[in-house]
Amino acid sequence: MINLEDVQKDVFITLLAGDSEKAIMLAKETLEKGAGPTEFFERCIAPSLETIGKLFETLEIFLPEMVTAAKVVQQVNDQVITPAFEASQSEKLKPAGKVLMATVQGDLHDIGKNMVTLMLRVNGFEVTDLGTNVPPSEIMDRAESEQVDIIGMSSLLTTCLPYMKDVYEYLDGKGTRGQYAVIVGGAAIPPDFADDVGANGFGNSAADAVAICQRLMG
Ligand code: B1M
Repeated sequence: MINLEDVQKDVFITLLAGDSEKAIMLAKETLEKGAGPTEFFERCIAPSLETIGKLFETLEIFLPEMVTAAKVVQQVNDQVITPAFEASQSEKLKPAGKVLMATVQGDLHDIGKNMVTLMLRVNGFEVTDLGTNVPPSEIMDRAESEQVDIIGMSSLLTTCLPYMKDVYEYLDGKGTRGQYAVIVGGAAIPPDFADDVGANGFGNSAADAVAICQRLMG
């Protein structure tokens, strides 16, 4: 049985060193030894990035290291994790619902949002991903034109949370709040935020987001 705690330590070192070749190799080896792609992402990649964020906060590392680590994660996702998910989806699933995903205005973080999008897709959801730095008005317009069931918003910056609130206010203003379920996620979100704005769900992880969307559609 592979010890993911040990792998996580190695992943952390390779992300910090910006060693994409080693990170890709580690990811491949870990999956070959039986870990699932979600398990590898949630237990090795996500905690490593969290530690990198803490080191950044305490000024032990600086922006370039954080940028490099994020680029390595992107490569691991593109070359190992996404193909592993795609390979695991052998049969075409029944459409599970339509979801709009966006990282809100002012925020460029997309690693978590992309993982949520990927996992929703492999679970049969049709996802329109608007990317990062998306203004509330665009989220509203696209939800309407795409006739989605669920609006999903991600944010890692506390300064951007007001833009999530704006979406709820626009929905209320237009009288269309009842047409969509709205879920939020991302490291910036404090525990009470989802309840305060009347969200239908708060996802702590990509697996959580899938479970919430399935429950909402069920
Ligand atoms: Co930034 N950054 N960053 N950063 N960054 C954080 C978020 C920070 C916490 C670091 C720190 O200081 N400790 C801090 C925010 C502080 C705050 O607001 N409270 C911060 C800062 C300050 C900044 C800048 C302002 C730095 C600067 O320029 N001085 C700047 C802002 C740029 C901008 O957005 N305008 C900045 C820039 C960057 C990089 C570009 C270098 C890079 C992002 C690259 C990219 O995303 N393409 C980056 C990174 C990598 C981080 C950390 C280290 C890692 C983020 C990450 O990818 N985590 C981060 C530290 C941390 O998070 N503790 C930090 C892994 C990811 C899997 O987790 O996104 O939470 P997460 O997603 C999870 C769950 O939350 C959930 O599922 C995901 C999968 O498990 N989830 C959802 C997410 N969205 C969901 C939606 C759902 C449901 C579940 O439903 C809709």
